[in-house]
Amino acid sequence: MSQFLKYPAKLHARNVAKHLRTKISDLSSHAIFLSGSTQESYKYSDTAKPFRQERYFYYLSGFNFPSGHVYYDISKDELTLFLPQIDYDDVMWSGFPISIEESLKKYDVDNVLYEDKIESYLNKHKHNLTVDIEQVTNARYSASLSRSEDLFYALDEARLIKDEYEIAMMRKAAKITDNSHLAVMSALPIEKNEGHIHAEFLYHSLRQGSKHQSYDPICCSGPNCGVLHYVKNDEGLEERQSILIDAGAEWENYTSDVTRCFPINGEWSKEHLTVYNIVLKMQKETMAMIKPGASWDEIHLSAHKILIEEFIKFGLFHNGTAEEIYQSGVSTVFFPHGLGHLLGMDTHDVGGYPNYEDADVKLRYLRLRRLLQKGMVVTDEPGCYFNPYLIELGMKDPTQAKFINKVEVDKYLPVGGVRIEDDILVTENGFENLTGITSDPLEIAKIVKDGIAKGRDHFHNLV
Ligand SMILES: [Mn+2]
Repeated sequence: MSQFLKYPAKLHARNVAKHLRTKISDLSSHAIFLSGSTQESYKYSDTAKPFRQERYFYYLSGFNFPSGHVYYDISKDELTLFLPQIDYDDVMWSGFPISIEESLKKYDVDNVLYEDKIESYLNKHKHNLTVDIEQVTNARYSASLSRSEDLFYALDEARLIKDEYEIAMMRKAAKITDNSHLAVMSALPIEKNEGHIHAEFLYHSLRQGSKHQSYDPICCSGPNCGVLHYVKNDEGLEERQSILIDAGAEWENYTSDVTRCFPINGEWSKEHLTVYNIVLKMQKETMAMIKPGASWDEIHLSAHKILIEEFIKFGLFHNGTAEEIYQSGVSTVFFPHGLGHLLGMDTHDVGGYPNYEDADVKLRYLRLRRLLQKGMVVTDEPGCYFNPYLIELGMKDPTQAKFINKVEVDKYLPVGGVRIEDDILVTENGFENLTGITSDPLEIAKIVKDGIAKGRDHFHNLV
């Protein structure tokens, strides 16, 4: 890892300038100025909110403390980081902040100064482009700054393609996530509530140094597995057959996003395994299509076609051909979301250009609407759900209801749903799966059963 010691901020600044040049041909009088997040407190309270760095600022700086600023002089190719002035109250409570000398060593920038020098930098060029006019107004700089849509575009296009450093961070996040999922699958003797699943995942992520999760973990059992973003995570597991956990650790502001499903007692019920194998087939076949130049729209739609064929085979759809069923949109009752999204510093990363008003309901919630390119990281996460609300909507729509075999479908309600989600790097000739935790149903059953055989005393649990 020694070659990756520094966050490649300079390389990122050049990437942004390259994409900006496609929108503004003459950048000789332009600079980029971005401000990082400040440390905020909760309303009517002096308790600090968890600090989360603003991602565009981080991309251009690698600086992960509050109240930083970064200035990129495009024509001089010069990157300057501004630290907040030292506040002696802060020193009393929190210790000394990072110094200019330490910052110069730690960050890949040309200059480090305190923020009282910002004004003089902003007067160097006629055009200071920024993303967040509110931050800028609050700072009350006399120099002119403008919120630039072209800059948003350039930042998003630059962030779309991950470099070696970023991929290394994402591999690390993925590895922590693998271990944490394995821990969850192995610890059924101490998991009697959805909250215990959640606790086990956080405990193992934190022990591996991941202080923040990429998103609030979704830990559900039984019928709750049919709720896509279930985060209540507080129901008992008795009488339930299935678990779905969608959780990913974060590493140095880079995310992972992985979903696994397993049977609570290690024995797949007939319906649970049927759904599981349908989703696994959707994932395997779509993953095999991932390569530069491939259309994510087409890959997503092929997942719908696989679900339809399998539903006909198992009698869940009837009264129509695969083509008629596909055209009706009824598969969205059971697979309502997109096949996957870009992944990076944000879990739903920038640059996907979704169209939430697409006339084709199958494409409406697809968060990535472009051709795949080498260096993109995407999730491949097909799902199949038996959500009573969505099924009721389908049954009310005469163009869809005739294809749903309600008697058969109702047998699957206790399963709730299955989603299998891996993180995939698009490579020169295909893809690399960054997720290592098994999705094989036999291996999963064995892991769960081996954990159960160890018994409650095997695990670290005071309560
Ligand atoms: Mn996801």
